[in-house]
Amino acid sequence: MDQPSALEVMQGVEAPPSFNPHGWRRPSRPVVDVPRLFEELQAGSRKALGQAITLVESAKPSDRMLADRLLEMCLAVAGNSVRIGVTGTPGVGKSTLLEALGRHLLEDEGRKIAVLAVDPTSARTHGSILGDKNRMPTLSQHDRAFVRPSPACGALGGVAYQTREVIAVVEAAGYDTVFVETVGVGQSETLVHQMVDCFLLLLLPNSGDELQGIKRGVMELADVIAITKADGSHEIPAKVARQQVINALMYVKGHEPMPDVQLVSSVGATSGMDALWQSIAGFLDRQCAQGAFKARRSDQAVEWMSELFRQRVQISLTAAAYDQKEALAQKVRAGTLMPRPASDQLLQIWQESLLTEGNH
Ligand SMILES: Nc1nc2c(ncn2[C@@H]2O[C@H](COP(=O)(O)OP(=O)(O)O)[C@@H](O)[C@H]2O)c(=O)[nH]1
Ligand SMILES: [Mg+2]
Repeated sequence: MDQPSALEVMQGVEAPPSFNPHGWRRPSRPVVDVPRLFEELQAGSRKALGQAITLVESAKPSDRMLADRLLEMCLAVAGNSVRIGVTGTPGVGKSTLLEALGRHLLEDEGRKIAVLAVDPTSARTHGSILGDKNRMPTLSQHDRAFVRPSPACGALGGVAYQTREVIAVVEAAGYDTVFVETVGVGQSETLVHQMVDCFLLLLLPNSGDELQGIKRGVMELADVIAITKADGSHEIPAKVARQQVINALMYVKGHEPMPDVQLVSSVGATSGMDALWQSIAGFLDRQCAQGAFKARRSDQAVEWMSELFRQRVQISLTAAAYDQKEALAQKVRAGTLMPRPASDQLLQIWQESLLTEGNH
């Protein structure tokens, strides 16, 4: 047969000088020069931006110290942007809209745009990274745009926590418009709502009929709503859906200022981008005028602290009292111990472990 065997194919391929030129030990990564990294980040280096985000997302304790130093520097100059959350069911058109709206903002408004994703399913699907880059060809390549897929590991709370830090990093790098795209899974909408200035909810043209099924809480969180895919045969259903959504909002939001409900089409010639941006900008302007913009960010910062504290207590509790917790859980499961005294005991074990650890 003409087909060469694997052995023949190997012939002529030069063997590498050694299997591992560094021996068996993996070469240690060069220590990050944090002030220099920060300087390069501020100067607009994309390489530095990538490195900074990798550092911030790293789970290694030695990286954490460096990341904290970097974040301290970033936070001192961060905050000079608008942060917009974008949510909606998978397939509603979030990424496609961000490409279309992003193009509008890049070309007509001269803005610098970062798109970050919070996707609790991305660790399982692995697909969203490629998908998002394909859906956002302009933003993926433009020198004033930056697309960051969701961190692929960790619990949702952890992913959201990292995203807050990544927001600080991209802001330090001069991005003035930060979008956080999230799927409507679990608590992700609430978590993203806690890190943005404006929360945009996307609904499908047929969702008027299905509003009952949309989580009421999500409607309450929305600052601006857009009905997507208002083109072709969807155009009329989209208009109908818009009216149904406006009607439904009366019940959800009461007499508060109603969120604008816009119609958008993100494919082909696209439509509604300018009007949608006006709605977002209008909302933010009203927030600023009422002092609500700053208040919302301050509340979010305090909530962030509390959330971190909760996470850390949880981690130290699990580390200190893991065995006892399991033993107590068995008693609670068997009904021989009530949850409340069990939690008291757990608290006591934890406090004692804190004291002994403190003495080391
Ligand atoms: N006709 C039409 N299709 C759209 C529009 N926006 C998105 N799509 C399509 O809807 C599908 C899902 O879009 P995608 O942006 O990936 O949704 P995501 O999961 O919410 O990010 C893709 O096939 C898009 O081409 C639109 O405005 N009009
Ligand atoms: Mg998407």
